[in-house]
Amino acid sequence: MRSGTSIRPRTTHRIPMFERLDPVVYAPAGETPAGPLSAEDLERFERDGFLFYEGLLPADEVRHYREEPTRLLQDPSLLDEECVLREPRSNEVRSIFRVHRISPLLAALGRDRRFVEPVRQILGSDVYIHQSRINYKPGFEGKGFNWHSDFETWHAEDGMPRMRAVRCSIILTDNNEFNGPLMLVPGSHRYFVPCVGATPDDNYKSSLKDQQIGVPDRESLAELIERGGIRAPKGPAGPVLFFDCNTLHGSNANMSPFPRSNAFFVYNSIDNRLQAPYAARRRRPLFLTDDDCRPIRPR
Ligand code: 6CS
Ligand code: FE
Repeated sequence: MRSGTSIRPRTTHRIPMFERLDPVVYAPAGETPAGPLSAEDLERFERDGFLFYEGLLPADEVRHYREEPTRLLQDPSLLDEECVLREPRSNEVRSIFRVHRISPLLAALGRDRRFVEPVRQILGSDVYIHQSRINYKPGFEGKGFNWHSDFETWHAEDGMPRMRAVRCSIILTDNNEFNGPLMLVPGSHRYFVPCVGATPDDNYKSSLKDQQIGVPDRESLAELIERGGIRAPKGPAGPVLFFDCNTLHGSNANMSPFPRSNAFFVYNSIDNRLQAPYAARRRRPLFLTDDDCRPIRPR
């Protein structure tokens, strides 16, 4: 447990949110960093905290990746592993973690320059994979995710020092208003909301199914949503969503028969390696926080 950091997670009483201390796009003042994203893409990412990118992966490639979750779930050696998480009230798979280590196909995708180069452009440094995962949200059974900032958890429970990480999600199934699409709060990445409540030991065992600690208070949420609104990108499978580690997001349960799955990689700057957790006794296990911090060489 550490104190004295300028970012204060998991407080004993409510303290007001404050403005982000770190850049969103890391570049020398006045310069547009070189890379595949245009100046408008970067401006949008900086303003909203996310970028919905269509056409990055061709449709036949997306179809190929879409088969991978099903294939992984058929591998019996995997199913008892800690990295396979089930829905709270059924046996349906909710998430598989560490897919960049389990699946050669996804390992290759995680190093793909179409993802790594935009992220390097945003973060202004080399990067490594901090976490990877497939979320399934099965039809009828898939439960939602409470509003949260990923960074809040990674800072408090994993010891990620600064906001210098980007998540890259591949939308593997169609998203519609019925299957619990991801909702994002544009502009929320510019604020840090200290969350009330101490971190219990092994919090991840419950938080990955139903997060209760590290969830912003309603007053702050209402204020940020009033300012920025809520966006739920919908449409056919295929787009790639880049989003800042501190953008508030959440989703509803899936009450439709249509599954909603996505695969994602979290890239952290190699200049932002994990320290001791800021508000937990122990760092979480390796399936949630990879410790191979060597810079990815894109392929
Ligand atoms: O625990 C994690 O790393 C991620 N999962 C959840 C449910 N909340 C925080 C973060 O996004
Ligand atoms: Fe999240």
